[in-house]
Amino acid sequence: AQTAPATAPEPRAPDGRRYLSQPLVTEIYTADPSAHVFAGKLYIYPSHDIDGPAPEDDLGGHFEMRDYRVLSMDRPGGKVTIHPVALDVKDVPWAEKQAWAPDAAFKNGTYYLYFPAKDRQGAFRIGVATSRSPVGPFVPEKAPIKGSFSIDPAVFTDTDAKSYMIFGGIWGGQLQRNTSGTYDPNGSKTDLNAPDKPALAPKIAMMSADMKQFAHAPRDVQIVDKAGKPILGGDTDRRFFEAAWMHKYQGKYYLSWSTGDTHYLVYGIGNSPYGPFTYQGRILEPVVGWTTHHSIVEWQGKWWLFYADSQLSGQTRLRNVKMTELTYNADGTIRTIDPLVK
Ligand code: FUB
Repeated sequence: AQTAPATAPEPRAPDGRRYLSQPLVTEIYTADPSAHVFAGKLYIYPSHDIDGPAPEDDLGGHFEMRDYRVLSMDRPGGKVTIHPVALDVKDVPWAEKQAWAPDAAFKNGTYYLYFPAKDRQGAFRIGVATSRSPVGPFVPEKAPIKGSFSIDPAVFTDTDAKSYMIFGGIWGGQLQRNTSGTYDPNGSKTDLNAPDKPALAPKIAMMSADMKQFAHAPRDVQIVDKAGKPILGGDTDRRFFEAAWMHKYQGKYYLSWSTGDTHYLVYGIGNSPYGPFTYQGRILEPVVGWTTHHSIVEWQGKWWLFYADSQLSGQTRLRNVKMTELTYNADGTIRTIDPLVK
């Protein structure tokens, strides 16, 4: 296992600016922070980054994560506890490698950990594991969720207690290799290669009553501009790439996502979890590092953005999670955050 340097990190970004916030933990590398409030306490379900041997490539082969560790906090700015291994990919019968960005949910006394990993055919599937504790250990189901594919599950539970999984990611996340309903190992490496066509959409499925399967086949979540036209594949500053998150604010649904190769976190607002979502703008300007992946939760009377950068290591594969306050304008739009300040 890798450990982050014990010495204090250099507080300046490569361009000389200061970091808006500091890593929540420095003992291990963490990314893709999915935060939830359970019984008043904050739990973060991150990826646990490690320094594997794979060279860096466009498909994320260098993200070789093998297990999950949960973080918890009692109050904003308080001590962050790193809990023991919650799930190891070696204990998941169907999975071989690359335990990427997870999420969690709670229902009727059980905590659910949702996670993508590659099966022995090299296809990403999404699995589920359960525990009576929010920090695990989690016991995995023997097979992935039926009909699941791609990466970055985010499970949103609505005020009526219905839960939905939003998921997907292009390039290494393989969404473009699943357009026919089955995984095509020879499909495009990146996207649809159709910049003038609607971009690939994130997927949504309601969860079954036992939270272990989809209640219906995954559907596309439409993302449109203010004129109601689909965001196109070539619109790389706005189109969906990966890392979807859903939250509800003042009765509206907010879908947020990463634009991947242009490095923004952006969002749209809709009237239903199924969309359509009208693009609104940026939540977060680019961080130091290639990926940004986030979550948004209300906790102790404020809204918080959780994200990650590569401050501690300077390397894409070794990231560290952070949190900062997120604020809204009176019209419900989100004020853009810059993770670097002068
Ligand atoms: O951490 C591995 C992958 O990188 C995640 O699944 C993506 O969202 C990106 O952060």
